[in-house]
Amino acid sequence: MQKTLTYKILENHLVEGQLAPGEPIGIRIDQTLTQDATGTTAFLLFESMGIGRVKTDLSVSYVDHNMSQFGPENHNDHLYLQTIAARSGVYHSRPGNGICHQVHLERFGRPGATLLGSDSHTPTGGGLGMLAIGAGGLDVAAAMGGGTFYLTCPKVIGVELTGRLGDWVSSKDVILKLLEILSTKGNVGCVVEYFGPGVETLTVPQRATITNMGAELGVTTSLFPSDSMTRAFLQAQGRADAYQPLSADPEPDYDRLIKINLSQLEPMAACPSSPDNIQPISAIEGRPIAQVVIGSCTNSSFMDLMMAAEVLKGRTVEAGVEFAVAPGSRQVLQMLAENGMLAELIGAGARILESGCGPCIGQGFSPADGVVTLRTFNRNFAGRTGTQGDQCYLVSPETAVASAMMGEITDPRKLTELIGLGYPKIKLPREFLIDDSMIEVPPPPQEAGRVSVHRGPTIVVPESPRPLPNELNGQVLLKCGDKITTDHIMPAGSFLKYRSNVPLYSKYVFHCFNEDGKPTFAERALALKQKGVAGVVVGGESYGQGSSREHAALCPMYLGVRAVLAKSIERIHKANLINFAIVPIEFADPTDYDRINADEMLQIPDLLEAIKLLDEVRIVDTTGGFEFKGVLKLSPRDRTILLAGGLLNLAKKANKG
Ligand code: MIC
Ligand code: SF4
Repeated sequence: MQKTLTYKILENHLVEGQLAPGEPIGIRIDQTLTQDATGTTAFLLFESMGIGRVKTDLSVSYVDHNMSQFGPENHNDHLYLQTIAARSGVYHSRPGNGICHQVHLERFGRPGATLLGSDSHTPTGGGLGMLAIGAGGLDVAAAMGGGTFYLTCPKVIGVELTGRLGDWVSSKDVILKLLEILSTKGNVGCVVEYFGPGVETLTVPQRATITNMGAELGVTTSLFPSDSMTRAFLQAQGRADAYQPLSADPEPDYDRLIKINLSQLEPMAACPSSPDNIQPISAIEGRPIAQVVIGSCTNSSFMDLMMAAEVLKGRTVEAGVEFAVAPGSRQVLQMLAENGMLAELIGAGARILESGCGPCIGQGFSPADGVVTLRTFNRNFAGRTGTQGDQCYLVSPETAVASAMMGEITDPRKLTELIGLGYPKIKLPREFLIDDSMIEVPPPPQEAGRVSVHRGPTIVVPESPRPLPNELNGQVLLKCGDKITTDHIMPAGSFLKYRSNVPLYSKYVFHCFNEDGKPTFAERALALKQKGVAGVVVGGESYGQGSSREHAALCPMYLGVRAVLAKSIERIHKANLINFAIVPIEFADPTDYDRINADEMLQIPDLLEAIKLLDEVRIVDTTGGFEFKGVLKLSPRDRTILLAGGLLNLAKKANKG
């Protein structure tokens, strides 16, 4: 049988189950990645599991999200992460060293390996031919302890690339095109695998832009082969030994085939406020803009920033435009500083931000009311910039820099005509600047035991869920529509600093749905919890899309939410719900969604019985006086976790037993 690359890597790591699409499987994880916004909780849970020292080939803890440091919370987290990493045998990438995905690609990624990361953009590693999957922190904590990672064996979507990108057209436009074709919905349980002659025209950083934003498709991961481009990148990073060639068999059986001719692509944008609201730049050009940011784990590589600096050399951005650049890593920033191109960016009026997530996760640089902001990021969910009603367009660095100069959305291909500038095509450097001094290597086990872990007072150990009742009596706390993202459920921005304090952070669950003068979601939920009534959330399609943040399950759990009833639920969020003993239920008949109203009482008479054995559950709307069916799409392991009252309780039992 002709195999896809995805299945070859899965086969090498298979621990449990059969490799057939839709089957539950368990795989061995070689590497893990955590970042500070999810990692603090992940390490607290890791400690609660009583694991001690990591058992992976490599685990790295990054600090890149929470770096604004207003108040002591962020720094408390940094010190905790630094000391717990040393104690647990984990590498620690200090704040300022760069965004986890960019640094991991540069310094640690290995073709053919598996990587599990507590961040939804972990698939960035797919640009290097590794099977890199995003998951909740608790799953990553379990994998750090050597635990198997469980997933649904994926279908594989083959994307055949032919041709070659034209001048001023970017790999960002490839993924925007794919988002136009596949949208953000309906791709759960798939892996996107790239192949074809166009692949060899793309460098690893270009491939990584594509696999990174592939997360927005809602797929398990995205994957490129490992070839001479991969070798060139690893060699330039001084890591030639990590290279191995990898590809699919010549004629693998893809579940779906999509063809993209790179030569025919044009610059595109994801318009407000969804990454799949795609338009060609030619359809939106001329719109005045007030802000441009080049950065994030999608587009802040050395080559992206060199291109921008070459365009801006000796020029300035338009006076009405605030322009910021956040280099993806310290390596990128240092190289630009050494070759003088940082001076060109500064000279052009760029505000140089730290190497970190920054504005991408609402840590500053929020746009003014009503203005257009252009960003090279991967997500433009409403309000994510920190401004309600924001107008955020996601574009390539080429479109961003052209627009910053012109003061309006500009097709970068017009720069040649407008200012007589040819496309500055940047080659992959032969050698990157290698300085790992901000990556701390963990001490050997005998010394690690002597490290004292710093626990600031703002760090609170999260509580474990209570067991589920056999008869669930609950009230609909909220009925929300389609495409509810984890940003809706658990906002980041200025609340991000409360990540390591669940009781405090929980106050902001569904913050965007709270109305002035009325009790908040959290207040209503806690009042119910005190009365012994469960909270239920009702959602539409693609509930929980976006990030891997397990706080979108952990905090509702703390508030007493025990079930989510939706038309469909996204992969990572569903796993997080199960890990925190919240039952994910899909409507058997989606029209039942219309019959339920907020505040109504729901009863699930035989919940535990159904979780044990069945694929359906009977739900009674006691207020509306009708009954309907819910679907339980659960693997045997999901059932075990729910019956144990969540993954932490299961792990604790296993460790005792
Ligand atoms: C994001 O891009 O939304 C984040 C912030 O990186 C999240 C993780 C988090 O919420 O901490 C993600 O993508 O998983
Ligand atoms: Fe950070 Fe943004 Fe990337 Fe998330 S998407 S890891 S917030 S840069």
